[in-house]
Amino acid sequence: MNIFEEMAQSIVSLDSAKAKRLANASIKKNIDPVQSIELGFAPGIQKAGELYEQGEYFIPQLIRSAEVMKEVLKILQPAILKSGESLPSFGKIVIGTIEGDIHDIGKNLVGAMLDASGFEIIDLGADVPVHLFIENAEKENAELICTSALLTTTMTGQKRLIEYLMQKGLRDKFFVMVGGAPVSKDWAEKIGADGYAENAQQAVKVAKRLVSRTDHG
Ligand code: B12
Repeated sequence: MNIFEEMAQSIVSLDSAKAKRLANASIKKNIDPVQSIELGFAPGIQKAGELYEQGEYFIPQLIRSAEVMKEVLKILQPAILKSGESLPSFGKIVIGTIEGDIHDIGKNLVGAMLDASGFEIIDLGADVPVHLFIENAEKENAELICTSALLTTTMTGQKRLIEYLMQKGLRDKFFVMVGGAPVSKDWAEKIGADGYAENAQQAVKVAKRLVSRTDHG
């Protein structure tokens, strides 16, 4: 088994000690922390999700796998942030998981990657009401609002955010980027979002492309 497979396995087997050991070892071995997450630990949590769907895992196991993942991110995130310490600022981003949705692992990862790439991140956490995204974006004079949704039922909040911006006459003031497992490019286009990305690396590319545009703000 290679180190990435071992990482995935440590999440699936809910082995916190092993997962942390592998995360620390990967830093010592100079393995890119983003790769450790995307190729190692994240596939592990996806596998845990599949086992849950197949009825082999129940909610407690799923919660435990997410906790182990979070412990790993605590170790790897500082390494991700360090890689971006001396970058110029590309502007502020307000990010959060949409109302009714407590999934925050992917959102945290996207936030950390954007942070490491030179954006200033205002992380509102999870289960964030639509109006709070907008109030904070105005207060902080943000360039971009990023919302994460992991449930088909909460994706609609991403649409409401854009409708709310339009109602308040603020649609042109902020770029809006959406993401999360059930979210697609089609959905982003349908609701009139400015950007969509399927993972954290892509999110950085799309965010940079958006803020370099001059037809907004
Ligand atoms: C871990 C997990 C949990 C954990 C969450 C812990 C936490 N703090 O986040 C716990 C156990 C608490 C949980 C709870 C529930 N969960 Co859950 N969960 C998952 C699971 C297995 C993995 C999610 C995850 O962390 N993936 C790893 C990260 C790295 O990936 P990601 O989130 O997709 O993020 C990446 C991209 O999507 C993207 N991205 C994410 N956000 C953003 C934002 C922007 C702006 C951009 C550009 C990109 C982007 O970049 C990220 C990095 O690459 C998924 C299964 C799955 N395959 O997604 C189910 C899943 C999402 N959960 C599901 C369900 C149903 C629930 C519950 C309702 C279960 C219940 N009956 O109580 C509750 C929800 C409660 C609530 N109100 O929110 C369903 C959703 C079904 C649906 N389509 O609506 C799934 C798909 C499982 C399933 N197949 O049934 N869950």
